[in-house]
Amino acid sequence: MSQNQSKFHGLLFLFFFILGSIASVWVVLRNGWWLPELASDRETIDKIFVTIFIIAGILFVLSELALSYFIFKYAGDARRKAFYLPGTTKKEILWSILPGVLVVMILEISAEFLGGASIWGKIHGEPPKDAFLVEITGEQFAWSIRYPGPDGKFGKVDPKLISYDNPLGIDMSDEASKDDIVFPAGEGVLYLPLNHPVVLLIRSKDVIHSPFIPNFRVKQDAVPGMVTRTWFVPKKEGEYELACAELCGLGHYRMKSLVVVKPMEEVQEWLSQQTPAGDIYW
Ligand SMILES: [Cu+2]
Repeated sequence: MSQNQSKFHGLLFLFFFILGSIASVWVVLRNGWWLPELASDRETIDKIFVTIFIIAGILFVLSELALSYFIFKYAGDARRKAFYLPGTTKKEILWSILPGVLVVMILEISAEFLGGASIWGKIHGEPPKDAFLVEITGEQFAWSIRYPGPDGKFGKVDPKLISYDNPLGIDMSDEASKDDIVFPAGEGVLYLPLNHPVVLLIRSKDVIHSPFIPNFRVKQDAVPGMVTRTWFVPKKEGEYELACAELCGLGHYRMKSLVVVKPMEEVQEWLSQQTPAGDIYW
């Protein structure tokens, strides 16, 4: 390859990089591809997302420009003899440490200055005592939803009790089970109170699922054999979508439920109209 040809490749690379960047930005802006409207108290997650997005974007542009410059500057030259470049431990240590320092810096900025550490502590810490409780159980390919009823306690469940009439395996000999409000897979709505902490208890009947409510910035794996938990405060009245964020099988795409956020009185009113488990199961 001649030197001119090689230099031309450097310019071509630069041209397609600029063209590709403009085209991607245009497509994203034109289609409004951005995070859906925030409807919970998790604004910290957006702040961290945007900051990392900007830092990664700048680094991406700088490294692509450098790459194109090097292709141009060190274009092939027929008169130049190829030479052997031995590895140097010093340089290898340097270019391992530099990105390491950068990653730690980004981590530190997110954790300390943008509130990442405190929101992590909050999400994984104890939720407020008066929080609104809901349990969601994933199965291929729908969500079951259970509310604890007026006693505020969920009845015991046992996988051995799972049957056609009792899809969650609720132990009806447990007093706490009788007033539970249960929606079998795919039939429930996640009714949540506005401006009130909500605790989601998450289970799975088969494989790993992951309840994901994009508007709330809430995502937590559902792991068979254990109960996982997350909590947040819905901040905007409206209807949202609960999806599954873990590829769990062929029907994964249709694993969604409706989430409705209403003032607490309306949620209580709606709950009082539902049939308790004691009247359905035996
Ligand atoms: Cu799933």
